[in-house]
Amino acid sequence: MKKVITYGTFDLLHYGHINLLRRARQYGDYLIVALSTDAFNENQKHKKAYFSYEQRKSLVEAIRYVDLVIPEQRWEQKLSDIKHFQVDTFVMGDDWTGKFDFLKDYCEVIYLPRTPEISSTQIRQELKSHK
Ligand code: C2G
Repeated sequence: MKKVITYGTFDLLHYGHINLLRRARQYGDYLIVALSTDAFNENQKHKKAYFSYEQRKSLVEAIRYVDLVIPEQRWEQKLSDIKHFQVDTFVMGDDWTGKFDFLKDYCEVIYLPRTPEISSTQIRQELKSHK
């Protein structure tokens, strides 16, 4: 079984996230999503998700391309995740290009083009201005 893993917050789930997950899943036949916990978001990524970890987990688990959701609690857990789950391919959007090349000794590393013109930040901003 070829396993794929990807990481993210997936807040205000939108079609850009779905596009990424669909393409990531095509690199194998089992997709793991390491979902940023609320503590990781606030302490390490300095952003506060609108939906809680549990709410985001239930959303991501409902996506047909996703087979398993695990918590992302530390930047440094990727290598142990890849070894623990025997992952073949690591996939991220290309806003991360180059950042995870150190994983290339352990698995395939793929950066996929982001879906343009959609982001959770933009959704928030537009909702704010449409009072
Ligand atoms: N994404 C995308 N197109 C968009 C928005 C997001 O392809 N319009 C991708 C991102 O590139 C990422 C994934 O969807 O691969 C999840 O996006 P975020 O939740 O914003 O992920 P991020 O905050 O970058 O977290 O350790 C890695 C981090 O957890 C990545």
